[in-house]
Amino acid sequence: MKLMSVPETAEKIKSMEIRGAGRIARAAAEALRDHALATQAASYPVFKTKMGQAADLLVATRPTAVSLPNAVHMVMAGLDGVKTVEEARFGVVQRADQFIQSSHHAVENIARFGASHIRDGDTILTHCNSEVALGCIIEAHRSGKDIEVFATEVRPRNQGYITIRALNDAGIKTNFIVDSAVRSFINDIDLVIVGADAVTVNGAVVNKIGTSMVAHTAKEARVNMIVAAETYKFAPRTIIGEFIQIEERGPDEVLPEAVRKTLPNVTVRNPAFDVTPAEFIDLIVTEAGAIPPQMAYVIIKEHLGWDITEFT
Ligand code: RUB
Repeated sequence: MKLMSVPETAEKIKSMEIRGAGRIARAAAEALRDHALATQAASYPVFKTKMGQAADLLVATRPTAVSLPNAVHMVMAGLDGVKTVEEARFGVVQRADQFIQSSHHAVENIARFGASHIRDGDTILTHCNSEVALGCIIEAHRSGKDIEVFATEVRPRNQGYITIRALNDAGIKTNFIVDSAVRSFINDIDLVIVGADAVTVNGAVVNKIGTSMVAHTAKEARVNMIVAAETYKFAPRTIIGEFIQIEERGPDEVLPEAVRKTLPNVTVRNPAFDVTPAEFIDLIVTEAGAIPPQMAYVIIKEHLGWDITEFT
C-alpha cells in the first residue's frame, strides 16, 4: 500500500480531487497516520513539531468543512501526554485508525436512521454530493421502498454529476435539474435531504452554496428538510462565538479568464457554501440519533466532549 504524503493529500483536498466533508476528514486522518509512520525524529519534541506542521498544512487546505479540524484535533489529541517518539507515533496511528473506522460506522448508521424517515412512495430532493445524504436515500431504496429522486446540477463544480451517477448505479429513478429549477419542482417533492460541512451551536447548517435557497423554497412549500451529518461536523468553536469561514473559490470555476478579460466592470463572486438557519431544518440525523437542530450544543458538549474549558 502506497503511503500518501501530507503535501500530496493537502493538494488533493485543495484541488477538490478529494472532496465532501467526511472524505476530507478521513483523508486528513490517513495522511497524519502515514506521516507519523514515516517521520524520523531524534527526540519527542522534534516529532511533535513535525506532526504539528503537518496538521497545520492539512487544516489550511479548505476552511469551511469543520470535519477537517475536528478529525485533526482527534488524531493529535494526547500528543502532550507522552514522552517518547515511539509512544507518540503509536498514539497517532491508533487514533487515526479509530477515527477512520468510526467515521465509516457513522456513515452506515446515519444511512439506516435516515432511511427510516423516508416513506414508501416518497420523492426526495438532494443538493450537492453528500455521501451520508446519499447513504440514506440508497438505504431506503435497498430496503424495498419505492422512491424517486430529484438531484440538482450544483454549479459551478457540478457535484450533481457524481450524485446522479451514484443514484443511477443504485437503480434509483432520478431526475436531473439545474439549480434554479428547484422551485418549479418543489410541489413534486416529499422530503429534502442534504449533507453538511458544519453545524453551528445554534443549529445552523453550512453546506454547498444553494442549500439555503433550497431550504427557503422547501419551507415555503411545507416540505420537510433533513440534514444528514456525522457528529464530527458539529463546530465546537462556535460555542465561544467563532464563525464558520465560508470558502470563496477562484473566478475560473464560474467564468473563464478569456471572457472575464472582455468584461472589465464585472467581478465574479464564488462562495462555495452558505448558511441555512435552524428554523428551516426539521431534523439533523447523526450517528448518535436524530436531533432537532436546536440540540446542537448537546452534541458538541456531550458527544464530542468539548466544553468551555477547552478554550481557556
Ligand atoms: C460538498 C458538500 C457536501 C458536504 C457533506 O462540498 O457541500 O454536501 O461536504 O458531504 P464540496 P459528505 O464538493 O465543495 O466539498 O456527506 O460527503 O461529508
